[in-house]
Amino acid sequence: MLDQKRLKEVMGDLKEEELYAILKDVMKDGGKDAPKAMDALREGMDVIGKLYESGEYFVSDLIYAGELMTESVEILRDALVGPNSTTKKGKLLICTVEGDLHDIGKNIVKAMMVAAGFEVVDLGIDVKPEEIVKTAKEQGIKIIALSSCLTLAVESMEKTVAAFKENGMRDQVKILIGGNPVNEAICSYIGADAWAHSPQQGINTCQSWV
Ligand code: B12
Repeated sequence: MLDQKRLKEVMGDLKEEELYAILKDVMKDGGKDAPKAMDALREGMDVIGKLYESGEYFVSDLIYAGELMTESVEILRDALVGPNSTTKKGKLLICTVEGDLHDIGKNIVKAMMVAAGFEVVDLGIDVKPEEIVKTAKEQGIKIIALSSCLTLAVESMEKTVAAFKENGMRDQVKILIGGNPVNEAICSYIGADAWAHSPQQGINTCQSWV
């Protein structure tokens, strides 16, 4: 039985060995607790973020936390994304917007979108609006999923929406924004079509668009 509180503490304290041991136990147990483990890991990341803000942790700790989280997602991956859907649902582009280097959340969303049957073009991190527009145009992609962790990167999302307008393509694409800083107000302010915090909610929205 997964102890979520302990897992959150272990992540927050950056205890690598115990962390992986707990996650491997989750998988040995059939992986049914993987979503709960993810919740605990994200709460642990929040603890790390707060310790960074208060000056107790440094950027090196954020980097280490990023590595631990990436490996954790790898361990839980099969249980998180489920079996790949055989029916193809459509094509979408995903990336972390310009100025933002965080990609763990984006990679989780991508893995879940692929499992849900989408063909996903991943442009990576720190992606300029022009590159997003160019790729969408060249590959005829109609769904754009933008990720960010930094409040500052919301401006890049706004610029990306504007770039589609400037290129006369705004009515040809649907734009979904995700990541901690986004909400309903930001979505309507920057003129995106939808927003989501949870990958599953994002998938549901994309499925409603195809
Ligand atoms: C790990 C980490 C890093 C690592 C990232 C490694 C990597 N490969 O991604 C590194 C070391 C690079 C880093 C750097 C920095 N970081 Co940092 N980082 C974090 C930390 C601790 C965890 C982020 C994370 O991976 N969370 C776990 C994932 C799974 O969650 P997630 O990203 O939210 O994604 C989920 C959802 O949001 C959603 N989602 C995400 N994207 C999308 C997209 C769509 C379409 C949908 C539907 C859903 C969706 O689904 C995901 C799965 O559930 C956070 C603290 C936190 N609480 O998040 C700080 C944090 C994000 N970082 C912060 C800061 C300040 C920085 C730096 C500026 C530090 C510095 N002085 O250099 C730099 C910025 C570099 C840059 N230009 O981007 C701040 C941001 C503050 C703000 N509001 O702007 C935070 C909040 C820490 C804090 N409290 O101060 N960081």
